[in-house]
Amino acid sequence: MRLSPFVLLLFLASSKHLGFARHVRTHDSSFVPDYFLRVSYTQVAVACRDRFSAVVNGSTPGPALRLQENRTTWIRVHNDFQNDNLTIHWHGLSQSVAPFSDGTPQVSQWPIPPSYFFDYEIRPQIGEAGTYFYHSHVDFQAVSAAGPLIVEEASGRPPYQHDGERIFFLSELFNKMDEEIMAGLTAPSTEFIWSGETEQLLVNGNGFPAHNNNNETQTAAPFGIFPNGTTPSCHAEVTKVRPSTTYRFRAIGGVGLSLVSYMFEDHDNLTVIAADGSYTKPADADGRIQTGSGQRLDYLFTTKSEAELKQLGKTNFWIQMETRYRPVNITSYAILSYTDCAGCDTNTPNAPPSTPPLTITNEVQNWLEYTLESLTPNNFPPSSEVNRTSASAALN
Ligand SMILES: [Cu+2]
Repeated sequence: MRLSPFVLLLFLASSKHLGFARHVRTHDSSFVPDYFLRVSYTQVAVACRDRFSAVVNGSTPGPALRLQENRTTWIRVHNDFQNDNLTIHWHGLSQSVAPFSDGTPQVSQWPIPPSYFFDYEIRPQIGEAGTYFYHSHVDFQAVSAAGPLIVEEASGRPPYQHDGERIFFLSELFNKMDEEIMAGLTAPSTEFIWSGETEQLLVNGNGFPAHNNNNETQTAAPFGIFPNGTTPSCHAEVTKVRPSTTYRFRAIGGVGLSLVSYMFEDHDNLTVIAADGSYTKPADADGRIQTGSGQRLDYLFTTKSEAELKQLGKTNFWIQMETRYRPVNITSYAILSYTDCAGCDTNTPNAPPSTPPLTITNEVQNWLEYTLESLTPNNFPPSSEVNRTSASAALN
């Protein structure tokens, strides 16, 4: 569309009046952003499968980005796809300073075409310190083109003390290519084809061999085996911890379909301290964490002492994860493995247990929904004071 001189003049006059013109920035070749993300499609070995996936800087999930409250971070996103558009959305951030950097295609920006880049301007506000993630906002790319995003306090002093941090980024493996899934999901209703169920839960991109929920025939690459006929190797995520140490787990639900409920073998002291980027009063999680699509939970986790480990007679523990509300709920595993202790067993299991070591309740409601409270007073009424009245009306 070409603007008429009159409309253009009107636009310039009004935008100047509103102060828009002051925010126009042009980055010349001398500009150096804080982060570079290059997003491309490639064959990746995941859960002993080979999948043609959208990756960030060559991996899924992509690198963890660390931002700070009240500081502008520039992130240059390159679209290295052959044919597909791209935007990156910063999931959970309000983007009140630079809404045009929200990454929602055709809402806050035109998508980035292949071979082009876009510089995202991100300035989290005071009070936004917490755990977030980024993901593509085009088609089905987000299933793999995603990564952790952490906002640190401008003060450098988080309200809860801890000795270390562990990122627990949950994602899913689907046994179809993004293109095929999108074609099925967006087809006219009579030709609609379901994506199929997720075949493995991945933690930081790792997981044991995928289940075969869809009873699909294992075809040649890109769905099944590597082109040379070998099966790619795979392993569960190994979360390494030291004895007598308090960690802040940053759990990110980078999943599309799965509500995931999980527990740690022999460890039930989990205290939730933040939900979806907001600090909460400490809440005992009753030994179980659940994360749905897009949710983030931060919890404190204090490890066993060496004496306790000696008593238990082991230093590797299963983290058992199960999906809920799916036609076929799958069980997946990661491993909590102690290091830096006398008798620490550095040989972690290379196959899942023959029977699940933990029993995880099917119940997923009434977990912490009515327990979590904002750490800073927000004048919201407690659940005991909330009355809900629902009414329905029928018109003929
Ligand atoms: Cu999102």
